[in-house]
Amino acid sequence: DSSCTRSVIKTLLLHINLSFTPVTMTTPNFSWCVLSEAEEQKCLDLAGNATARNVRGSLLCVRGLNTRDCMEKIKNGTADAASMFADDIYAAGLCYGLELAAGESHNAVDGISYYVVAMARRSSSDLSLLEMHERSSCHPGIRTTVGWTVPIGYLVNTSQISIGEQCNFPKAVGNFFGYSCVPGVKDPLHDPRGNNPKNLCEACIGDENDRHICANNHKERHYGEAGALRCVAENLGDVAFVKHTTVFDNLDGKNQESWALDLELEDLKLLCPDGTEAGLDEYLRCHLSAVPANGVVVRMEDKCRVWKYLERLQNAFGNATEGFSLFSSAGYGQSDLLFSDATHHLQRVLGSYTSWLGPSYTAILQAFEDPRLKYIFPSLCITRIVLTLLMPAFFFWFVHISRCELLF
Ligand SMILES: *[C@@H]1O[C@H](CO)[C@@H](O)[C@H](O)[C@H]1NC(C)=O
Ligand SMILES: *[C@@H]1O[C@H](CO)[C@@H](O)[C@H](O)[C@H]1NC(C)=O
Ligand SMILES: *[C@@H]1O[C@H](CO)[C@@H](O)[C@H](O)[C@H]1NC(C)=O
Ligand SMILES: *[C@@H]1O[C@H](CO)[C@@H](O)[C@H](O)[C@H]1NC(C)=O
Ligand SMILES: CC(=O)N[C@H]1CO[C@H](CO)[C@@H](O)[C@@H]1O
Repeated sequence: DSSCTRSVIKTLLLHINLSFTPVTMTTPNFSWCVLSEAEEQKCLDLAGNATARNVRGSLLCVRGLNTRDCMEKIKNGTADAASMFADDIYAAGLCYGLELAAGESHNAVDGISYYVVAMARRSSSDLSLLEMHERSSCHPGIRTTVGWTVPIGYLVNTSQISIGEQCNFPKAVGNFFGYSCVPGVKDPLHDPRGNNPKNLCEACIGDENDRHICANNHKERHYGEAGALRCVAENLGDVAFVKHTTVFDNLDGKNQESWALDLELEDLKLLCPDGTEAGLDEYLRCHLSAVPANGVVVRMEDKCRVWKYLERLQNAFGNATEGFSLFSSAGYGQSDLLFSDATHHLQRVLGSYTSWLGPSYTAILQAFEDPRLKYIFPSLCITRIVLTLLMPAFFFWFVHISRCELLF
């Protein structure tokens, strides 16, 4: 197609102008940034199988230390592509100027992974998402997309929470809710000064012996999406922030814990962002955000080249009934390697990364970028004010850096 042809011609001209070397038809290389030994193994198997099947291009596997390291490698050319989840796609676009070549479709229709919904007991009357002040809430975990980014982004977006001069999200959230369970909010990693509000752990219950209260793992029985649902089922919270699938994953004996066996669909309802309520199966119109599936992050100029290669790979291995299978991680000891195991196919992303993230999710992430609340750490707030006053020219540079600090 034309965009591809244009970039090929550009490359050819570049070669002719700069080096006068003849352009031979070498097989292009694609280096994928992988994060674990299991992922590296699957990548190497894919590379071997692609060569064996004469798929044009050759795949190299580069080991990255973490997602941010992969972004840096892609930016400086030591890697070409990596699969990333929604929050990281946003950071890769905003902080590294990277784009998407492709995204996963799980349902064969669109690129949405799941919906974040607010769930409450049907018996809780007078409950509105637009008036959550002093209410109690259950969150899967601190700094998770479902349990933190989306609900807090929504509350900021609807002006219920104001971060203001405090520049401290946990403090603002603690002041807002009556009591909550946000597992991990008191962990040193997320609370280096030890002053995150205690009420953010008051709807947590710990393990059978009352230990590990508010732990950022399954020892806390209100941890994770099932735990947040349990927290509402047990009447400790008014609202749980969960995926649209969470309740169905825990019903009909799929979860054998007694709270889940006692749970009935009729006992629960969804709270909608406009302040109304709806039934559990109405998540398409009643959700806080549609969270997009993973995407393949690349340099802007590589969008087309990488997509063409991915297209060849999925034609060869996307529907494999035997041999190597692109969307399965069976046999590697981990799940979701290179792509989510739930992937049906990869679809091309023609627009910018924000088009993949979609309006509701972009609005949530932008809520964290309100000029008044870009900083988590008070010291940074002060630095910003000083820098802005003294060096207006540095303002945009600094805003950019700090936004990125917030994302990591
Ligand atoms: C691709 O990678 C191989 C192995 O690292 C290297 O020998 C070859 O020159 C590379 N090809 C291109 C076109 O960069
Ligand atoms: C193809 O993939 C399988 C795993 O599905 C692996 O065992 C095999 O070694 C791969 N073949 C090549 C040539 O790399
Ligand atoms: C590219 O970035 C990676 C990750 O930060 C770094 O390890 C590597 O040395 C960089 N390479 C070049 C050529 O700058
Ligand atoms: C696999 O086959 C189905 C049905 O023929 C098709 O809809 C789907 O797009 C194929 N997937 C890939 C990755 O080619
Ligand atoms: C106050 C505010 O920022 N509201 C925004 C919340 O998000 C929606 C999109 O979902 C925007 O349209 C609003 O402007």
